Amino acid sequence: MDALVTRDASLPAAYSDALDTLALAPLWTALHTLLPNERTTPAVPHVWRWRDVRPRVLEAARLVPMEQAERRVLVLRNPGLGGAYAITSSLFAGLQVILPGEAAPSHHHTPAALRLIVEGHGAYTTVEGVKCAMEPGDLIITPPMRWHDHGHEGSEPVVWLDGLDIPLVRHFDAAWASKMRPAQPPATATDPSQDELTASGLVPRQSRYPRTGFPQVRWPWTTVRAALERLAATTPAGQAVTLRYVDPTTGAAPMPTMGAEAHWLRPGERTPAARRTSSEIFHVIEGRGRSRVGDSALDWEKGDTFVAPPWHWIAHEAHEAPAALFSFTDEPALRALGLYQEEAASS
Ligand code: 1HN
Repeated sequence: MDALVTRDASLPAAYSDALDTLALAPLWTALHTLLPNERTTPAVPHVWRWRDVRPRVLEAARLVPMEQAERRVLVLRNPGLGGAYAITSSLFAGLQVILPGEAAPSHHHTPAALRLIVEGHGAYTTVEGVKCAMEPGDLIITPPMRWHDHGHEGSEPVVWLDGLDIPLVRHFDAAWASKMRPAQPPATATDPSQDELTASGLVPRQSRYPRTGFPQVRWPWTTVRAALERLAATTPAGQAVTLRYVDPTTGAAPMPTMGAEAHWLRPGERTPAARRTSSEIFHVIEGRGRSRVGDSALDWEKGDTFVAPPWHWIAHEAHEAPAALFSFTDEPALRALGLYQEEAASS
């Protein structure tokens, strides 16, 4: 994106100097940069390949003790964003690793977070005392200001993708976190998705879990996968097979700023192209394929993460076998601010 021009070269230098001194600037030199005629973003489409990234994530686990890191995360930095800790202008993504027996201390903060488990078994996240098992493909949310810590009872490293709205929250100067405190033993043995929210369209009259305003904090991949497969069996060819993760008591997005979806791609089929004003980060849970994101063709396989900046045309196709993608977006934040728009390609 162009830098703002704050001096009008056609005016006397003394005039521009006087404006500077008074903390003033002309709008007319900057107006079309502030408000271009087309939507624009410095973020670029990009793939982080699991094959390349995985050894570096595991190396971090050897090199950096948990006591030092508190959160052992490698940050996915969008190459267009000048080194910012951001995958798009509004969203953050990172890959976090925890080793058997480790505990990442407890804290809470204003940014919202979600986690999609990439690899390994036996770790868990505690959200306000609720123990959420982390198995590959599971989604876990830690909504704003909810205490959370991570533990690991298994025997191999566990890696997950962290998605946060930190760049957005920082833009409001609203980012804040409590001091860390040692992880507490979970207050529950499981989370509500295992015994209270087991069938769609049914919610308990009264929950036994603490009332946090977020009745579901974990979506097991086994449940989501089975639902996708069933939906795929009855969806006409050429239509997208996509499920949204929602608060089952309201149908609203799981958190105020971030939404999430699961996509099933049938082999040999290209999903209908669409562009949206939201940012979208995709993670490959199963399969291999290719996505068009704006003018880029991104090839991907299991474990890869890729980013679609706002207002880029997006279409996916799976190779040979079905593929499953997870994605998270800032769509709820844009909707709340009256900024959400989408367009489907005319076929
Ligand atoms: C954070 O608190 C976690 O709680 C993960 O696991 C990633 C990235 C930036 C800031 C805080 C976590 C984070 C983070």
